[in-house]
Amino acid sequence: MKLLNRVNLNKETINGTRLKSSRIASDFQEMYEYLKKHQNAKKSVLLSIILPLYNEEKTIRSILEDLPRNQSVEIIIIDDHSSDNSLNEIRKVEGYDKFKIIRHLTNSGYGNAIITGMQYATGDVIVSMDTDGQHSPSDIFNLIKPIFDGKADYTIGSRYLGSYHYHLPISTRLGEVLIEKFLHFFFGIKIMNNQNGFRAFDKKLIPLFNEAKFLGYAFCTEQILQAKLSEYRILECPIKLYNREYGYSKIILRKLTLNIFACLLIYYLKKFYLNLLKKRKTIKGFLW
Ligand SMILES: Nc1nc2c(ncn2[C@@H]2O[C@H](COP(=O)(O)OP(=O)(O)OP(=O)(O)O)[C@@H](O)[C@H]2O)c(=O)[nH]1
Ligand SMILES: [Mg+2]
Repeated sequence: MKLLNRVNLNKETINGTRLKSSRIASDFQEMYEYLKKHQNAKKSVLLSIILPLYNEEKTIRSILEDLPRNQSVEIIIIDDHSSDNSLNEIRKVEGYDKFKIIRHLTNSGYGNAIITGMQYATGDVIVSMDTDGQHSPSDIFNLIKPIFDGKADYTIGSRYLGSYHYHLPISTRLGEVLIEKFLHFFFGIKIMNNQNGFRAFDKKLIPLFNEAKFLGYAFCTEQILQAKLSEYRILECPIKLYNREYGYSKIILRKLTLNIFACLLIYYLKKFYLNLLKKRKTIKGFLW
């Protein structure tokens, strides 16, 4: 286990209902066969799964037990200085020594955890997934396939394209719709489930996401804007979303709203500036 202070260095329940999707190795057989076709002699790890973790002692173990385990898949857990029993729960999982476990010295946010995870990822495609039991490992294949098939660079899980067994707070839905409209109107992006943390991206996007300024939950919005401004292909893919049955949401709504709007403003100005540069180049090219 690595202890790390990123500040200095630069998410089915445990009860029966949650176990309705994936479970057994054979559920991933199709994905394993598919990954085999992308394997080459030099490289064995094709898929890196990054798991941001903060005080999820009731769910982390069952999530790890549900994940695909195969030589082409690596699992990276970023414990953001949990104060509960999460780390001990990880140690109860069979073969836990194969996980890459990194512990931040201080709690430094959801986005920062993903950024740390990217530094340890060796796969061609990277998946980020919550550890609170709201996401199902059986949807990983939906997210990574368009990337391996060369149809997208960045995929975002959407409960609206899939299904949800989730009592969505009205404030969350309103916020989501508002951000959806902003993204559409100011950036030409159409993503309904825009705050969902179940995502996948090609490793070529790592340097771009490393530059992120918003290290909490606004990182989800920033990633979309970064990818769009760099002209990467973004695709929403169906996933299932479940209720959080244990623990608590770490979101502080007021703080998140402020950060998201600051993020939208900064990237709108950036877009404006980039367009200006493009226009100047075109005029220069026309005159000379
Ligand atoms: N590493 C790290 N992970 C975090 C932090 N805060 C939350 N997480 C993880 O991020 C995931 C999502 O956290 P939640 O608070 O449930 O946020 P959410 O699922 O987007 O929002 P809800 O719909 O309200 O549950 C979970 O796996 C958390 O353990 C943090 O500060 N650091
Ligand atoms: Mg959650």
